[in-house]
This record gives sequence, C-alpha cells and structure tokens, in this order.
Amino acid sequence: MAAKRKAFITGITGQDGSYLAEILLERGYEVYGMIRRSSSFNTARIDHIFGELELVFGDLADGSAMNQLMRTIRPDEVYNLGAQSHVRVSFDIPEYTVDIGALGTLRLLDAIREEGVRCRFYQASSSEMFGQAREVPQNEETPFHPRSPYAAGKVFAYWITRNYREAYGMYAVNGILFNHESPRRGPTFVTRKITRAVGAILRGEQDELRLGNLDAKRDWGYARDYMEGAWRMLQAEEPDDYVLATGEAHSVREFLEEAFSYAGLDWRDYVKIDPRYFRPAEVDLLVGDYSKAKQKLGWEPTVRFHELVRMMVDHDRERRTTEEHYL
Ligand code: NAP
Ligand code: F7E
Repeated sequence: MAAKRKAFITGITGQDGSYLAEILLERGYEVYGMIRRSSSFNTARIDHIFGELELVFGDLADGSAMNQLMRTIRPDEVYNLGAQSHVRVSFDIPEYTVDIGALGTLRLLDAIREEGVRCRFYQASSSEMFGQAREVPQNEETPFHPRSPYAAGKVFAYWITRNYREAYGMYAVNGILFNHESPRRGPTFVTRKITRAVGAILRGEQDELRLGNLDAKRDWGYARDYMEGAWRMLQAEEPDDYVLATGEAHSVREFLEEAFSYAGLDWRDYVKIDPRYFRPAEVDLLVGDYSKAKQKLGWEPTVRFHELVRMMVDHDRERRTTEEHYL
C-alpha cells in the first residue's frame, strides 16, 4: 500500500485551517497541524477531528521550531495559513503582524529549503494586497497598493514565495483569496459580528450593534469552497498564482440588510456607528476575477452572497456552548 501523503498546516486552529484539515483527512492525508501554546483552549474549531490529527507546537515567530518541524515531519504539502489576520488590529500591532505574516513566511520557506524538504508550498495571500485597487475587478495581474500593515506584510510574503519558486525551483504558490466567511469565522470580522448580533438580538441578549464604515464593499465567498481551491492549486502540474473570488461585490450595509431582514428585523433599530471601528486607511471596494482558477483548476464558488448570509444567520440563531460556537 502506498504511504499516506503528509500535509503540514500552520493556522490549523483558524477558520480556514479547520476546513482544510477536514478536506485533507477526507482525501486520505496524514495531517500535521501546528498550534501555539496558549494558557486557554484554542482548538474549538478542530476538536471534532482532534483524534485524527497530529498536532505539534510551534510559532511562526520561532525559526528554529520551523526548521525542526520540517526536518522531522518532512511533509509533501505545506499550507501556510498562520497570521495575525485582522486588518484593523494590524494598525495597533504592526510590528507583530508583519513579523508573523511576512517574516514568518520567510522562516517557513527557508526551513523547507535548508532542510532539503521536497514539498509543495501554499501561501495564504490576500485580496487586501490590491488595497486601493487600480482596476475593477482585480485579477492576478492587478498591481498591489496595500493599505494596512497587514496587507503590506502579505505583499512581502507574496513576493518571497514567488522568489523561492524562481530562485530555488520550489513548487510554491500564492492563493490570492478574497474575503471568505462561514459559521467558523472569527467573531470580530464584520460578517460574523453582524450574524452573531442578529442571533443575540433574537434571543433578547443584545439590543445594540456598534459598527464602523458601512460603505466598504467586499467580495464575500464561503471558506470551505476556498480551501478546496487551495488544495487544487497544489495538485496542478506547474506552480502558479491564482485569485479565488465570487465576482460579486456587496457593501457592509447590504450585508446588514440581508442578515437582519432574513431574521425579520430592521437593522436601523440596532446599529450605532462607532468611530473606534474605522481604520486609519480603508479599502473601499474589492471584487475578484476568478477566471484563471476556473479555467486552469476547474474551480468555482458553490455558495453565493444570499446563501452565505443565511447560512451564518441560521448558525448564530441557535444558542451555543463555547465549544459549539465554531461548528
Ligand atoms: P484566522 O481565523 O484569524 O486564523 C489565523 C490562524 O493563524 C489561527 O490558527 C492562529 O492561531 C494562527 N496564528 C496566529 N498567529 C500565529 C503565530 N504567531 N504563529 C503561528 N500561527 C499563528 O484566519 P483565517 O480567516 O482562517 O485565514 C487564514 C489565512 O488566510 C491567514 O493567513 C489570513 O491572513 C489569510 N486570508 C484570509 C482571508 C479571509 O477572508 N478569511 C482572505 C485572504 C487571506 P491561534 O488560534 O492560536 O490564534
Ligand atoms: O472588514 C468594515 C471594515 O474585518 C470588512 C480578513 O480576513 O479579509 C478580511 O479583512 C469591512 C472593512 O475584513 C466594522 O472597515 C465596518 O471595510 O470583516 P473585516 P477585511 O478587513 O476585509 C481579507 C481578505 C483578509 O485577508 C483579512 O485577513 O467591514 N467594517 N464595521 C468593520 N469591520 C470590522 N471588523 N468590524 C466592524 O465593526
């Protein structure tokens, strides 16, 4: 019997890591996930598959750990999803955000190179790199104009991934993913903040929702679809970079309207604008052109805006324990 393929995931405790781990387990991989030591539980999104995973401690800030993990695991596929991924927070802790997002990527790539591991590498690049975008929609050729420390760090990570591909012949790819959401989305990102508030209002536990800029427009897709796309990128014959998106833009206001009206509520009765949630520099409009991924990987989103909002509201309507919050 052929040996199982080994995948190594940073960021396995996050939204995307949990879906990717499920997909890889379904496809017969041995899945290694890197987790950070925490004084409290941080594995709620993967507890249901805990017994099937090999979890190892590490941190993208710790280069010697990266080397040791690559040397001992010798994976066939590496997915680098670990990051301080909150754009607003990146203005508060810019150095840390860039250390993990940018230098962390370099540490991992260099550990693979130094240890002579012949694996395929996926980098979680972001539509935030387009920032103040020069064209609409954005594709793989659109120039970058990052508008936050988070996005500037991701631009470095994008280029260092391409550099290791060009300089060392590594199979290293960038998935340039537009916003993707799910019932497992972190509660401080705007979509989940809204759907959780809808649930809490329906249960009589909350009577106000404080938000920032309602005019920003995003291209919101479903996280599991995007992790299917990430996997496909590593199965292609040649390494390349791909945009994953839905091609539809909606404003935060439209998301509010959709989520509240689905629950029979009027968002205007609850929403207060709070300057704390505005960003020093905003990204006004992102919408992606995924035709390359469609043509070369046969990838397409299966869940569109309306269905996504409803899926998240349905999840958050139910009262849930802390463990169930992400499942
Ligand atoms: P997420 O839910 O915020 O998860 C981030 C993951 O990174 C968590 O597992 C977190 O671990 C881990 N992490 C944080 N700091 C780390 C460190 N110092 N060392 C190692 N791991 C660390 O993010 P996500 O939405 O799943 O996104 C996954 C990746 O895709 C991120 O790189 C993000 O920047 C990128 N991305 C996301 C989107 C999107 O719309 N979701 C779009 C484009 C790109 P803890 O649980 O211990 O905090
Ligand atoms: O903000 C506006 C905010 O934090 C979306 C990350 O996964 O996707 C995500 O980054 C928009 C922004 O996501 C609130 O100003 C209004 O315009 O949900 P978000 P993001 O910044 O687009 C990209 C692709 C990533 O790569 C990132 O890792 O919503 N907004 N009021 C608000 N946003 C938040 N968080 N909270 C508010 O109260």
